[in-house]
Amino acid sequence: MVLDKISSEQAINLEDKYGAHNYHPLPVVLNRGEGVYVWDVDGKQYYDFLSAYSAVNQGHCHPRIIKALQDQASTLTLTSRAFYNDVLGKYEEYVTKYFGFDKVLPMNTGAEAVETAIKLCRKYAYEKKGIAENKAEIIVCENNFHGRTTTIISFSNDEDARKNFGPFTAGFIKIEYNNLETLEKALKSSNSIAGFLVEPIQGEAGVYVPSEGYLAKAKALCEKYDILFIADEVQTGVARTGQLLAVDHENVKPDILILGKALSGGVYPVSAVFANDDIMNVIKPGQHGSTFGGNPLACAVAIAALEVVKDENLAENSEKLGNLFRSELQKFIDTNDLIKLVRGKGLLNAIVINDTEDSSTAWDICLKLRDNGLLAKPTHGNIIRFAPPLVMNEEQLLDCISIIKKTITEF
Ligand code: IF1
Repeated sequence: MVLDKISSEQAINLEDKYGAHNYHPLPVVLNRGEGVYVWDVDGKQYYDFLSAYSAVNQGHCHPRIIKALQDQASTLTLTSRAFYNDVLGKYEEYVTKYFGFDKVLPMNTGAEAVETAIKLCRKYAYEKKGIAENKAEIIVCENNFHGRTTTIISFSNDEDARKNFGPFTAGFIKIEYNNLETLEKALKSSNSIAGFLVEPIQGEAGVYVPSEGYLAKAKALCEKYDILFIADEVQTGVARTGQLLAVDHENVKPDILILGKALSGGVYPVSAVFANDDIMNVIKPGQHGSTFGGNPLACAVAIAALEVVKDENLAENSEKLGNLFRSELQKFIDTNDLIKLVRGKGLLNAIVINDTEDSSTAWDICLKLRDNGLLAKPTHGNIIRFAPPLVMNEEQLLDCISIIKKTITEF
């Protein structure tokens, strides 16, 4: 039978032989998850310190989210948007009130939501601000990560993500992240600027947290020059950084907000773009859409996932445990030469390893962490990202901290 039990080695070999080689996973084959834990095919238990890149903020297989999935799955899964369904409107009301916007445009993956935001921003620029046709420009940041479509990689500066995928989409201006002077210069440089697209914390760049006040001042500059502030909170949103949204740390309200990943607790691909009426109403029937976007299964799952975030106080827990994590690791780093620093917000953190960017130290440490029962993944330049599910408790976190300390000490 196709789904009979197989060994780790068999699973890895199958992926190698029959799957495209677009990933290089850590060698561990998982077959079960519950809360903050995952288990491999041999039954070994691990703490998950990646949370599927912050999609599983609510913990693996959260019973409330799974129940919503099962109930809706046996009732109605997909109608397409050719017809109404009786869940979408309820979801739209719930989610817009939850995040404080007039309207939502539902999509599936993060990249699709970013694409949607780009299209919305451009259309608004042409139709409401009178920017000349095909001239709109969007400011983006160096070392961004917004997804993998052709347009999105057009403004990436990751060579692996870009090389030999051209020709690219025009209309993007890249500036240094966390630099308000370059932002203002770019805003002044042309009267065709439509928006500024930014991650409140740069994830793929190694959990790079901007200076305090950067986002608020960037938003103020966008207001001054009358351009749209677009926050990509696909990774940072939904309580990951200790607030519901990372922009909440600076009381910033984006003109366009992009969410994905944990919007569904990692149970189903659900993404969304939020804006108020004056912006969202530029999109009319036939101008944008998706077969699966806003399907009843997605909506039911997302409502449950967001209820869990509120009812289980995940933002507060993330804030509290994040502070504990960084202060404990900082004490350790002060006595250890292998780790340069720890940084992050809430439970989105990273350690920077004291080695050259091209060395394999971060990877090798992740292999040892795996052996010691904790799964994490290196990111660019010898950095290890630590992002456990937000349902973790203090005792579990302290256990994890001691695994990390022990692993690094023995390395
Ligand atoms: C992969 C990183 C995380 C994102 C932001 C949009 C998207 C993402 C801010 C697109 C996706 C993921 C995708 C994953 C690796 C990854 C990632 F390492 F690249 F930075 F999460 F940490 N905006 N991020 O972070 O969302 O289309 O994937 O649903 O393997 O590419 P998607």
